[in-house]
Amino acid sequence: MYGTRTSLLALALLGLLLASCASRTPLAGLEPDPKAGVDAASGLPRRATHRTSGVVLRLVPSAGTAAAFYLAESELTVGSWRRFAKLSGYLSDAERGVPDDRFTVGAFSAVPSGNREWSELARWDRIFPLLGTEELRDELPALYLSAADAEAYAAHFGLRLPTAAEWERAARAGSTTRFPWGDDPAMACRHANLQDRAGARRFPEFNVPLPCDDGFALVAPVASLEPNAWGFFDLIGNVEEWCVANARAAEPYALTGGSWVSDADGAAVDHRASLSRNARRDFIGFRPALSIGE
Ligand SMILES: [Ca+2]
Repeated sequence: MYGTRTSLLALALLGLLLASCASRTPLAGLEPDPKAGVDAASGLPRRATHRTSGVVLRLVPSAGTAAAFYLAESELTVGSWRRFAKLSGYLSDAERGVPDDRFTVGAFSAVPSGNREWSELARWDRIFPLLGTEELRDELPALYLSAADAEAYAAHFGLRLPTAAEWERAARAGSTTRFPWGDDPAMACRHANLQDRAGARRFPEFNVPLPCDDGFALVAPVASLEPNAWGFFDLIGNVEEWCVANARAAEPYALTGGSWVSDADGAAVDHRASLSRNARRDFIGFRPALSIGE
């Protein structure tokens, strides 16, 4: 009798232990994409959907002392942010009026010249209010979100922001050139929505366009152009992405990858910009990351 009770207790404890391990292992929250296969070195799925957020992640393999991690395949979309806002009731800095320099409600947004001014109307669900009627689509990258907003999204789902070094590893996908596709800026338009001829046709201020046409004068729906060698879309171009800066940087967040307003210099894979954590613009977004097995 005593023995049976001990075994039952041991079984119950084992069950509890297994359950707590499963809930602490990030991989338990992933739905692998069987078509993408597994990484030969680690046995980890190359591509998976993060169940609670719905974000599709891709594996960034380990390199030297840098650990493998998952990074969103695309920039976070309007549809994903809408889902988060509904679930959590979270209001972005633009909606709540958290100060960005001397401004409160709203964000900096493009005017017809191609320059930008503060608009009290600008927020993630009201894009380009100073350009008239631009259609809000769920597939567009979410705009006007601050680094603080991006952190709130990530924390809600047990995700995090990538460091700028991690972002660059994913963007390079093994390449060592100025851009992930090589050194020629004219090749950008197959891979990256930048300040190109399409932008210059619409905005007179875009006076140094890349010598090619990516088809988008403003932001593009995510994954409209070709992915890099590891399957990531828009790491260069479309929107700059909030990353955690290295410890020596003046600001805690770095902006990477250039955007629909960037020239060739801004699109270089090692280019970094910085703004304060509550800044919001119509050319800045983010993509979340997930650590493995901590
Ligand atoms: Ca463009």
